[in-house]
Amino acid sequence: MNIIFLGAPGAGKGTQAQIVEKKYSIVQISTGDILRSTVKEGTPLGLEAKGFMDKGALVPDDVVIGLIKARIAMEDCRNGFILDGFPRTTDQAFALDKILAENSMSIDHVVNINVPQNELVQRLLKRAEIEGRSDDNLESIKNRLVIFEEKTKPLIDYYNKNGKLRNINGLGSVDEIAGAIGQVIR
Ligand code: B4P
Repeated sequence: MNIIFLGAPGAGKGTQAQIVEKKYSIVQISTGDILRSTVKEGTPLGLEAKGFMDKGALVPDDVVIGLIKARIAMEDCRNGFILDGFPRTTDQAFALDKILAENSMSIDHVVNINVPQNELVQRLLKRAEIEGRSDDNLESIKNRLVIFEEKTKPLIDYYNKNGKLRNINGLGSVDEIAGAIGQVIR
């Protein structure tokens, strides 16, 4: 089973993707996590990515598409995968279609987690206190939410048209939301 998790920053994509990974033994591919490890490694790519991430901007499409192309070709993806945070732009979605076709793969479900903006901001500010992520500050959060509206939201329509979209109410406990996701991806 191959799944995409869509949702605004703080909607719970990463949280829920980890639960689905364990439950169905399929790999979670988080572009945010991959980018944060390149930042930690201090490579030129990591330094470039950090500049975008700290401001709450998207890392350029060609960089992220290249990372996903290499990751999906790996052996462990043959059993199924969860794309957590990718695609985030229409160009990324088109590139993904091409990568999947080249690997004779397809997407089964696009899980779209809906959470109101005021709750998103509260969650991310709370995470800032706990984890100290450099992009969880008010200015960057606001920017990420604007970018979500402009660049990522059009993907909801894109996946709705091909019948793969599964809408989920992202308000409630982590377990309740995991239960609702379990119902739609069976
Ligand atoms: P991500 O790592 O994807 O960060 P995110 O959007 O904040 O989502 P995340 O998955 O971490 O948080 P979650 O909603 O689970 O991206 C970071 C940056 O990397 C981007 O801004 C961008 O710069 C770059 N990037 C990543 N992918 C890219 C791409 N494809 N193209 C270009 N650039 C890219 O959880 C948030 C918080 O809510 C957590 O603290 C969690 O504990 C809490 N939470 C979860 N569920 C909850 C619930 N039910 N109730 C209360 N709190 C909950």
